Amino acid sequence: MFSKILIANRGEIACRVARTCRRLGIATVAVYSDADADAMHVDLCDEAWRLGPPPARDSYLRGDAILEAAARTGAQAIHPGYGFLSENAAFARACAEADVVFIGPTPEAIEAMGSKSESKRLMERAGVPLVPGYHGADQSDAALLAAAENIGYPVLVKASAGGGGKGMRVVNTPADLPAAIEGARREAASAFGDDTLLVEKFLGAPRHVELQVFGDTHGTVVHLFERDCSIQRRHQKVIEEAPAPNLPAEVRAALAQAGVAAAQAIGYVGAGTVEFLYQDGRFYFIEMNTRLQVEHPVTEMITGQDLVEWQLRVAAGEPLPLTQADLSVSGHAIEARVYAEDPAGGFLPSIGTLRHLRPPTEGPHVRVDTGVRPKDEVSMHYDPMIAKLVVWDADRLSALRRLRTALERYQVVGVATNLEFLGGVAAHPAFGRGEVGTRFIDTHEADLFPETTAADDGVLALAALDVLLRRQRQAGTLAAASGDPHSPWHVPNGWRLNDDNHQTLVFRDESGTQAVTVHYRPTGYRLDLPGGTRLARGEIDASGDLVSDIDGFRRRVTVVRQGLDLVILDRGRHHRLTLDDPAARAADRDPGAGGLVAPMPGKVTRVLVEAGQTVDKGDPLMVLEAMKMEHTITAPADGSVTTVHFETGDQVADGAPLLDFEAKGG
Ligand code: MV4
Repeated sequence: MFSKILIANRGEIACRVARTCRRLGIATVAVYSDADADAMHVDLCDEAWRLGPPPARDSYLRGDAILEAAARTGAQAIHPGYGFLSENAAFARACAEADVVFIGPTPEAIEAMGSKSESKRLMERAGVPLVPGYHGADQSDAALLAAAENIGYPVLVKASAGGGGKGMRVVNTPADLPAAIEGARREAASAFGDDTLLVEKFLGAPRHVELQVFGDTHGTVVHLFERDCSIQRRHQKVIEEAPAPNLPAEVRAALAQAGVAAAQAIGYVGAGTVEFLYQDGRFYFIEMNTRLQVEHPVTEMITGQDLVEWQLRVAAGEPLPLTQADLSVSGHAIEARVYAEDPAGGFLPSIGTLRHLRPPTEGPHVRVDTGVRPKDEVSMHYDPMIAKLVVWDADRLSALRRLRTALERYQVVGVATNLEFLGGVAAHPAFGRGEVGTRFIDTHEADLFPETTAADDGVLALAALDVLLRRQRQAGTLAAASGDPHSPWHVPNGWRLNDDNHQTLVFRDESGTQAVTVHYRPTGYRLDLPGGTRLARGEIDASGDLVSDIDGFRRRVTVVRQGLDLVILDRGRHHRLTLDDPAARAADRDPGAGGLVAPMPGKVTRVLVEAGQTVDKGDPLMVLEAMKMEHTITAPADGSVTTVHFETGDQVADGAPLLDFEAKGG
C-alpha cells in the first residue's frame, strides 16, 4: 500500500479522498491554485503544493505541474478525483512514464471508453444491449442518412467524442437531418477535436440507470449495484439514489450482468460506471465512465464499502477487497447536490461569500461531503458545488424523509442556493412514488418553481421579534456602558407621553413592503400584522438563534443579519427581508459629513449618547418618532460623538443635523 499519495483535485472530492487516506494512515499531498490557498482540502492534507493562478488550465489541468509536485514530495501515486484530469489518457500515460501510479484505469481503457463509437463496438461484441443505431466508420452524409432511415425517426445525432449530452441533436424528419449532421460535426470538431458522429434511435423519456463496477489487476470484476440518476437538469445531475427505484428484479440482474460483461470485455481496472438508458422495460448501454463518479457515496451507503479505499488497494496491486458473493444491498441511499446557484435565475452560478454555513448534523443516516467552510468564497473559477448531501435508511421512503429533513436543516446564507428547489423535488408526490425519469423536472416544472410569495405573518412575526430582541439586547449593552444605566431612556419599550407604547417596523422583500406595529407588553410584544394580531416573545440564545414563542407556538429559527438585511432560515425556507429604516438610510446617505441628519421631520424621543462619547459602528445614538414609527439613528462607523444638537421632546425638521460624529482615524 502507498505511504503517500497526491490528490490532484480540489473541493469536496479532494477532502473526501483525504479523509480515507487519513483513516488508512496514508500521507497526503494537496495541490492548489491561488484561489484555493486557504481552502479546506489544503488543510486536510499533510502537505500542499501551489500549482499556479486560479484558472483550471493554469492549475488543476496542468499535468506537468502536478507531476512535478509528486516528484518533489515523494508521492507514490496520484488520485485524480473526478473531472479535471481524471479521464485524461495522456496524463495517465505521463504518470506511468514518471513512475507514479495513476489511481484509475489504464490509458487504453480511458481512450476506448472516451469514444462512444468504439465503446459501443466493444459492448456489441460483449453482447451488451445498445440503443438501435449506427456507429460506423463511414461518416459520409449518405451513410448517416441511410442509417437514420434504417433506425426510424426520431433519431439522435451524437458526437462520438462527446459526453454528458454535449453535441446531441434530436432529428424528427429526414429533411432536418443534413443540417443537424452539419451542425453536430462543426460543434464536435470545435469542442472535442473529433467530428465523428453516431446516430441512434431517440428515446423520449428514458431513466438514467448506471452500474458501479470495479476491476482489479488480477482479472476480477464485480459490480456494486446500480444507481438511478434520472433527476437531471440539462445533463447536470441533481439527485441520485441507490438502488434504482421500481426496477424489476430481472432487469436489475440483467443490467448488472451486462455491466460486468462490459467491464470484463475491456479488462477494466479500477472504479468504473457503465451508463444505461432504461425505457419501456428495456435497458441500453450508452457510455462508460472511467472515473469515480460524483454520486459514488450512495453506492457506499448501501454496500458499506469505501470506494476510495478500493481504488487505493487496487492501484497498489491488491485484489478486490470483496467477492461478488460478499456484496449485497442494505437499505436505500439518496444524494442531493447542493449548489451555489440561483434556480429563479436560470440556475446560474451564485458567486459570493458563505456568510453563514451550517450543514445538518452528520450521523449513520446523514453524510455531508463538502469542500467549503463558513466565510469561504464561492468563486467563478470552479464548479459552484457546496456539498453532496447523502442520506441512508432501511427503505426509500424513510431515506426520503431523512433527505427532506436534512435539506430543511441545511443553512446557507451569502449566496443563492438550490436547497429550496431540492426540497421541492424531495417533497414532490411523483418523486415519492419513485416516478423518476430524465424528464421529471420538465414534467413537474410548475410545482418545482413556485411563484415567490410575500412574507407571511409567521415570517413577519419572527423578523419583528428578532429585531426587537436584538434592540433590547443592544440597549442593555449601551445602558450598562453608559454613566446612567438605570435611565428610563435606555429602555427600548417605545414609551410615549400620553400614548400606548408602540412603534412600527417596516419590512421589505421582493414582493414589496409590509408593516408590523409593535405594542410593548410586560411579557413580550403584541404585533399587529397584515393578517391579524399575535403575541410574540422569546430570546436570542447563546448560538445566536431566535427561540420564538408566537401565540404559544414555539420554535427555534436561525436569523442571519447583515446591517438591515435579515435572512430567516425556517424549515428549509430562506426568507430574505430588509428592515426599512429611513434613519439608517439617511446615515448611509451621508455618512461622511460627520453630521447625522434627520431622515424626515419628527420628534426626538430618546438621546442615547452625549458629546464626547465613543461609540462603535451600529450603536444607537438617538431615536426619533416619525410617521408613527420609531427611527433609530445609529453610528455609521466606529468613532465618537462630538456634538448633540437636540434634546428629548424636541421637534426636528427633515434634514436637520442631529449629531456631529467623527469616525475613528477620520
Ligand atoms: C440518449 C437519450 C435519448 N435517446 N440517447 C447521453 C449522455 C447522457 N448524459 C445523456 N444522454 C442521452 N442519450 C438516446 N438514444 C437521452 C439522453 C439524455 C439523458 C440521459 C440520461 C439522463 C439524463 C438525460 C438528459 C438528457 C438527455
